[in-house]
Amino acid sequence: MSNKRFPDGFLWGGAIAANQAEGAWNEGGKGLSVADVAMFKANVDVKDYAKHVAINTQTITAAMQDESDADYPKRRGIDFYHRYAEDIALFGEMGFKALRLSIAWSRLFPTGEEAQPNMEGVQFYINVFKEMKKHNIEPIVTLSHYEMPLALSVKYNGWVDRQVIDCFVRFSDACFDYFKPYVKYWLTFNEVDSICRHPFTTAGIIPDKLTLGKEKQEIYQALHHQLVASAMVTRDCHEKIPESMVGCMLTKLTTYPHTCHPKDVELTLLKNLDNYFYADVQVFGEYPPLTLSRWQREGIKVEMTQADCDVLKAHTVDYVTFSYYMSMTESASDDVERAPGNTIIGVKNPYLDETEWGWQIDPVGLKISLLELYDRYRKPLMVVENGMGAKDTVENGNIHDPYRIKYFKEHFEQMREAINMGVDCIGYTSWGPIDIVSASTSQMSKRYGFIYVDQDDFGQGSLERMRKDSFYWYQDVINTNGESL
Ligand code: BGP
Repeated sequence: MSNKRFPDGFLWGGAIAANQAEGAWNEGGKGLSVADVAMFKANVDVKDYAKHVAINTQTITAAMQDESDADYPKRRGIDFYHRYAEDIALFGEMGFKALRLSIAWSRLFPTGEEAQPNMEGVQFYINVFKEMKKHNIEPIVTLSHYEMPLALSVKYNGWVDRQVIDCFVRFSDACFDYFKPYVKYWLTFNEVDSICRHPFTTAGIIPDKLTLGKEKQEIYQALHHQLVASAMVTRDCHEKIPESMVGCMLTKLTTYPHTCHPKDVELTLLKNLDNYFYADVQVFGEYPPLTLSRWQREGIKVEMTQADCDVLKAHTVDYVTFSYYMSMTESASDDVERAPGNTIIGVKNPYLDETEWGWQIDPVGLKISLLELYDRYRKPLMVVENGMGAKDTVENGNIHDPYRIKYFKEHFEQMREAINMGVDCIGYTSWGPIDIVSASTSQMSKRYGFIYVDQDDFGQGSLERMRKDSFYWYQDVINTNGESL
């Protein structure tokens, strides 16, 4: 293709989340979040995400009584709270145009129910945005990224209770009011489709508190509350910050049929539709008929008022963002080898390599994902998470990570092809541009960064930051807007 290039002004950058980077879990007036009770389980298979994210009333109670961060890596993160200036300077050195980050809800509203925000928390983020401005780095802010106030989970069982909508709208309005001078790009719920896979991290739902036999119904009711809240804050953001862009964020779990057997194809279609429907509501302003009829067949009754439906319809998103790490296949046969993915289990694709965590590496899948999403939604897209976790090693002060460079190079080439085929993709933020705590396993050893952080799974280390070989490679990609690929 003649003009094989990225558009001028393409937002190259990286993405982090407060609960995986900040640390300072009990500083600056912050309240406990659901991430602060996520325990690192050293002897659990890293491919068994369900065991890693498992939580119950008993483990939460024990965590609330534990004042240390020894077993809870997300309490310490990588100390971004105190080191943000140094880290942002490193992102600036790479030439970042954008940095995706989240606002820790419990840093502004410690219990989630305060009438006014904790100003120490507000000030922290203003300082971060000011530092980013010094380096001309555009913030892309996620309002909810797996870190809601634990108090809302314990008191209401999280988003199951409609009252949490008002708490979230009050938190979001405070963000719009205080961060309006610095932030134009907003995302409401990280991986809005993940509520069924890990209801606690996504929506503060404690599984043993759900009503026996009504678990799925209550989880989908919680989802509905999140989608209504998302539309409400989209409305408020547009009113308060007229030039703002509000996006949804989907885990793009790209799935192929394991064979061309029609049953495999049918199952795969249903799995992909079940992935899309969450974003469909935020883009089209209504639930897909196939989702509603599925719920009816399964006896799932989600309470929706007319006001809910009106706000969903009136306040849809301006752009669509997504995470993409891997693809998988689906099969109607039981006689297949299963493979882990991003908080999901699929069927192994024999044509693909995999990371040490078993995630199947599929650069073409990124192009497919971009084409599918753009054709479905016809809105600007942004890839806001992509990357590979790997066990990097330091040799004489260097970190050679050719495998990471290969992963990104191949994914960027496919992204460029999709753009040249007509996809309106406005930006790309790699996941974890600096090593941070893993969301699913709470490991530090699952490293994603272009910047190495000297800290192990148990919190040992100097926290020193070190540039990996990929740091300089990505710096070149950004500075040449992809011409160096
Ligand atoms: C996504 C989350 C991110 C990030 C990523 C990588 O689901 O939105 O927070 O963590 O997955 O997953 P992990 O950290 O488990 O390797």
